[in-house]
Amino acid sequence: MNRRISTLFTIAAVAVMGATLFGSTYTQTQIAGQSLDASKMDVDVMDQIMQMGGLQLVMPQAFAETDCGVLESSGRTVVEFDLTGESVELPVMGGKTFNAMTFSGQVPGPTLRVTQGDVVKMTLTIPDDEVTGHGNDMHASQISASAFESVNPGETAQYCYIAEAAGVFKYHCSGVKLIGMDQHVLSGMYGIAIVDPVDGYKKLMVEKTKVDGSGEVSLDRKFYSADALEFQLQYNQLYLTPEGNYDAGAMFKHHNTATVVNGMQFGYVPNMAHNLLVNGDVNKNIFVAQPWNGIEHKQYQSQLLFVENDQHVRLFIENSGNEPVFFHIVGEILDRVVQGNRVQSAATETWLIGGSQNAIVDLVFDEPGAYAAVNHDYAAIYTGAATVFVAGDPFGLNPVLVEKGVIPAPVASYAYALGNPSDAVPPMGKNSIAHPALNIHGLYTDEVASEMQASGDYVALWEVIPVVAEILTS
Ligand SMILES: [Cu+2]
Repeated sequence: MNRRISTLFTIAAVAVMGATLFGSTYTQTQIAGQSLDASKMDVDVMDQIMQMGGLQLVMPQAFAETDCGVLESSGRTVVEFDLTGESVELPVMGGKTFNAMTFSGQVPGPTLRVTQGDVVKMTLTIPDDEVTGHGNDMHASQISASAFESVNPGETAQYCYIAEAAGVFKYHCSGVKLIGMDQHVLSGMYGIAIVDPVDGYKKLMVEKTKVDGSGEVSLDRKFYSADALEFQLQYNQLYLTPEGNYDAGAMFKHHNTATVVNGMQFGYVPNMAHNLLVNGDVNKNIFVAQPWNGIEHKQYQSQLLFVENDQHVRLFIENSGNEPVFFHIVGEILDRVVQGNRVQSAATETWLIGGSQNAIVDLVFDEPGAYAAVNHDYAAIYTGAATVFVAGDPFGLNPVLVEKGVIPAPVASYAYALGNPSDAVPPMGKNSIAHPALNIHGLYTDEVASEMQASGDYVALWEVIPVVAEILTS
């Protein structure tokens, strides 16, 4: 490379790395996670760093000035959204841990759910003992993250905004004045805000056909109420060194270590309880990949997503990652795809969701069965983006469960016996059907899982499964 370009690269790299090293309060561990070995990097990567250094200088200050006092007395509903920024160690598949950064001790962060037109009052608190400052950029707010800057350890900051547009919106840490934003987001500091349309969701039309007595085939559209059983699926990647630190070099090359859904690889696949129910043996797997199978994983033990047949199901999907998601459900057609309360597609096989993009997918599972929702990129499927829905009673378990006294009467989905995983279920909204039960599942710290258990609102399956197993095998 010529000398002038070489000098530019050096300046850009020093600017970025210098600010990272000295402009914040990272510990040595944090720095190790972020730093790059420039001698091993190719020109393309350096070029990207240079562009990133320039990005900060030209970032538009699109700051819609908001006064919490004025907005709080505007007559609108005010919804408070309190978050903390915490760096913690969390597990990854294979028995290791990684240095995660979280909103409120969980990955993804808590889901905010409001109605279009509500005022959101977001408060970010950084504990005294936290190793770095953090920021927050809520895409629903139309406020630039650079205006919010960052919150230092021991400090609290807030902003208010009107959720003017309906839809699903990512929120994420904006780093320390934007520096290290990639590290913070890809280490776990992301979540969603669901803004329900002020006039509610629309009923769902599903295309069917019928044939009359003379053999004539015609349309037979089926309509479902706007009320739906809802799930949230947030896609991302992890870029990690073998020691579990963030690997910026791998990120620049798009060489991810793992593909995650709601923070975990293969978080929604069968576990030992399902093995027992279907195969009569906790050790006889019913699915090829059951990495979080054992009961010792507690809140991390994989769980399935249970739905009823002929039920309107609504999925809030966000791609918080760096790589595209080709959203597909094996054995199903996506009956409707919505973004921003506008229908984008109907009766489609796969929907492309780019980085920081979302989709609301409405569908009905017609037949009993196990359906895998995947990112239809084979590399993503094999590294974690396979999520199993079970519709109805495909394994004919109702008679067994009733006979053994696990359930009093046949049920329309196994959620009535085992519940649905808490991290896949958003807060209730305008047109939500309540889940029969929720179990504690997610990339939560032990403190978060303990609080959920103490609340009495969630089932701790690691305590229930041995009891059920005892009943079923006696
Ligand atoms: Cu952060």
